[in-house]
Amino acid sequence: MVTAVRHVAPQAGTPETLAFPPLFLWGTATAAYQIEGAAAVDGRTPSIWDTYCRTPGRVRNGDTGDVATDHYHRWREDVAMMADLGVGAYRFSLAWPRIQPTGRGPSVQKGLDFYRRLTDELLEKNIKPVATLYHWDLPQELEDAGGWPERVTADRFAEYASLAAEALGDRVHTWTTLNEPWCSSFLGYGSGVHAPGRTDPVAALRAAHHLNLGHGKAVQALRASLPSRAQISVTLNFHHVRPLSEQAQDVDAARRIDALANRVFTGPMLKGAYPDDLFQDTARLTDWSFVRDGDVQEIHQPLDFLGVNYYSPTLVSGDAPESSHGSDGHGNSAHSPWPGAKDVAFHLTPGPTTAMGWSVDPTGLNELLLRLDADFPGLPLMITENGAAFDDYVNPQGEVNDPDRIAYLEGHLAAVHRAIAAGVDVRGYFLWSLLDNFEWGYGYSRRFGAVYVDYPTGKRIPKASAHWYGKVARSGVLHTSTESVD
Ligand code: IFM
Repeated sequence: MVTAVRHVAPQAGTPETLAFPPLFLWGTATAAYQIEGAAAVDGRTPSIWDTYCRTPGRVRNGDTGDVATDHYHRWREDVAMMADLGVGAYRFSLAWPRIQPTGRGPSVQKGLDFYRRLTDELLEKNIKPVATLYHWDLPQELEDAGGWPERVTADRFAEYASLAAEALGDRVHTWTTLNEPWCSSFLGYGSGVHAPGRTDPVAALRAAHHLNLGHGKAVQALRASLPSRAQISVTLNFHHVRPLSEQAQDVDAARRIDALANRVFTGPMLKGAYPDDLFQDTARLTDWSFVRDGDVQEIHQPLDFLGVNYYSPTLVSGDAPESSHGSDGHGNSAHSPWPGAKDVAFHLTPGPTTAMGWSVDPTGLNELLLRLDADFPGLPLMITENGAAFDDYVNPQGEVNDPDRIAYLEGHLAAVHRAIAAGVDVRGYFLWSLLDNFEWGYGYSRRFGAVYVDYPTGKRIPKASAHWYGKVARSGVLHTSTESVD
């Protein structure tokens, strides 16, 4: 259900005042491996990312998550900072190798205690905890046993979900199974720019299916342990795909990327079937016989909302030479993350880009929300990640001024508001990220935080955007500096 939104219609060229629904959730987001550090503390064992970081040439500057922002020790200060900013929710992930180190067997009390302390403190400060079970840190032992391309990993994931729900279900009421399974499958097993760094297109498709299956099993495990008021979701990094032209080959390229990026997950999870065109497009690689009878029914579980991560739109044409796959903004590899779509070329939308080289285009977020609402009527949406990396620095006054990030956030929040005003049930927005952190293959070279982290000392400095976002979050009103573009 959508709460009425007061939209003060702008006059041409004037700033707008956009009021969000009273219960709209304003949050920030992080992930365990990107911020926690303490990689070998209290029983944690290596995940695939620890291994990947130690493989020469994989991560920029040889960076690792060993220390990261040291949130494992500085969590109290970080929660206090969120409270000072005035955000009402915090999305974080649980580290599987901290809770169930080998991916099998009983949980480790010290690992659970960390999250119990963290969530107690959040609740104490009136910040709603939103926990993600899996943000890419698969215990290395499970990868050694075959990883996500193997079915058994889905069963392991459901066991871990039960352990987490039993230990934290009394205080965490909002849960997400997977974060961005597209990255886990296609970057992890296809192009190899993410851990575990494998480059096998069939393994990537198998991984996607077993992540779907793990999601379905985990939702059932969570429902079995959590109180009935618990909210359960999954977070997908939707690719809002646009064809470069109306020519048939470009329109078909957009359809194929949409199938491989989005519908491979939303099909089974939300509609109860894999898309036929996905099977046809990949038929030369696999017959999909790893999808067993009953799997899709198991994957298709009722969800309380859908987590949406959006950064940039995806512009494609169908004319890349077979030997290349263009740059799709997901790191450089000789191997495509798009099985069966090597002839698809990726393009930048004209206009500004972020330090990731990603186009800044809030209209993509607005269109995506309208499309999701049309495709999955009645399913509430939550923006679980949105934000931008820029080359931030501390000025001689000790401040970090990041006007580009403020402009990015303003444009995207206005786009969310337009979707709500059009009737889309968007329940909240989580800025990625609370802190500068370990940006996977880019190491610490990209800063997404609203709060600057001085890595040698661990000192936190809220950037201008953090103060700006805090004001919007506290008031629930966005004052745009220019009329937002429709
Ligand atoms: O840092 C990542 C995050 O872990 C998942 N979503 C995209 C972010 C920016 O690349």
